[in-house]
Amino acid sequence: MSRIHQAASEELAEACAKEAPEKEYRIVPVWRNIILFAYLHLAAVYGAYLIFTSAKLATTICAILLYQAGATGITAGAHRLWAHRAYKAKTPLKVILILFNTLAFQNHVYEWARDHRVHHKFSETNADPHNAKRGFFFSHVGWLMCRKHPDVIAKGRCIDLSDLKEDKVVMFQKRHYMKLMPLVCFVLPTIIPMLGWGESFLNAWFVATMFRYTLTLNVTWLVNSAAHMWGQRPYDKFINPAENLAVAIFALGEGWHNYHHVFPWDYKTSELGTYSTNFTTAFIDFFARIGWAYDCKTVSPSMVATRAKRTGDGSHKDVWGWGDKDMTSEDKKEATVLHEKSQ
Ligand code: ST9
Ligand code: ZN
Ligand code: ZN
Repeated sequence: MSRIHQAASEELAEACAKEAPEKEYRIVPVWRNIILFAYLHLAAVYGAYLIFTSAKLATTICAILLYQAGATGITAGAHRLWAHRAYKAKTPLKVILILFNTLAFQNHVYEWARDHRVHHKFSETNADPHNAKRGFFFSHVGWLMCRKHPDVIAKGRCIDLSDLKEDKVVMFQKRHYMKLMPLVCFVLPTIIPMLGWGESFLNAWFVATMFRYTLTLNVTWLVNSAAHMWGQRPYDKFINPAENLAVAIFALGEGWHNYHHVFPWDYKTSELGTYSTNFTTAFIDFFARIGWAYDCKTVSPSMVATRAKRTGDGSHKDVWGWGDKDMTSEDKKEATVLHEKSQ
C-alpha cells in the first residue's frame, strides 16, 4: 500500500468512526425510475411472447449470448474484480469486462462497486443501499425507485475508493458512460439482429434488447432479495445471506451468498467453486491460464474450518473485500493467492 493510499485510508477510517447525525427518514419515490421500470417489465413480457411467436431463432440465441456476456461483466467485472479486488486483471481483460459491463447497464462500475462495498460493510442496516430487512420488494427493485437513506450516503463517503479512482479503465467508463451505455446496451443489440440476419425492428428491440436486459437485471437483483432470505447458512448462521442454488445457476455462480458475505475477497465466491454452478470462476480461471488474470485470492479449507468454529459468537466484522482495514492479518496471511504475478 502506498503512503498516500494509506493516509487516505486512515483519514476515511477516522471519518467513518464518527456517527452520522440522526436524520428523519421518509420514502421519497422517484417517478422517472418507477415509470421506466414499469415499461421495461411490460416490454420484457412482450419480448418473451415474441420469442415463441415471431422472433427468429438466431435472435433468441443472440439474446442468450448477450445475457451471458452482460452477466459476466457484472460477476467477473464489477463484482469480483472491481468491488472486491478478489483477483487482478491485465488491461485487455479489463477492456473486455468493461465492455460486457456496459452491456448490462447497472450504472458504471465506479458507482456499482461503491454501493456494493457499502452493502457488504454495513450489511442489512439503514446504510445498506438494498437493506434486505426492508423486505423482498425493497431489496429486489424498490431501492432503485426511491431516494437513498441518508445513512447510505453518509457511510458510503467513508469507504475507500482510491483503487477505483486510479483505475484508468474504470474512470474511462465513468467519464463516457452516458454515450457508451446507450450504444452498447440498447443500440447495438437491436441493430445486430436487424443487419446480421434480417430480423424486424420489433423482434430485435423486444427480444435482444428489452427481454435480455430485464432478465439480467432481475437475476442480479435476486442475489439481493432471494439470496438474502432463502437457503442454508453453513458459514455463519447469524447473518441473512444464504446459499441459494437456483440463484447461483442463473447468476453465474453468485448465489453462494452466505460464503460470499463471510469471505468476500475469495475470487470463487464459494467454497468449492465447481464450474457447473459457477461459470464466472471458469471464466476467470481460463484467463488466469493465459496470464490475463492473476493474484486470485481463495480461502484454504483450514481457514473455512476455523471461521466456521468462530462463527456463532457474533464477533466477526464484515469486510468489503481484499484490503479492507477490518480484514484480519491472520486471514490475509492464510489466504491462498493463485497465479501470483512474479516480481
Ligand atoms: C442496477 C444496479 O440495477 C444493480 C446492482 C445490484 C447489486 C447486486 C449485488 C449482488 C452481488 C453480486 C452478484 C452479481 C450477480 C450478477 C448476475 C448477472 C445475471 N456512497 O445515487 P444518487 C452520493 S442499476 C457514497 O442520485 P439518490 C452520490 O455520489 C439499473 N455516496 O442518490 C451523489 O453525490 P453527488 C439501472 C453516495 O438521489 C448523491 O449521493 N440504473 C452513495 O438518493 C446522490 O446520489 C438505474 O435504474 C454511496 N453509496 O437517488 C439508476 N450513494 O451529488 C438507478 C449515493 O455529490 N439509480 N451517493 O455526486 C438512481 O436513479 C438513483 O441512484 C436513486 C437514488 C433514485 C436510486
Ligand atoms: Zn449481499
Ligand atoms: Zn459481493
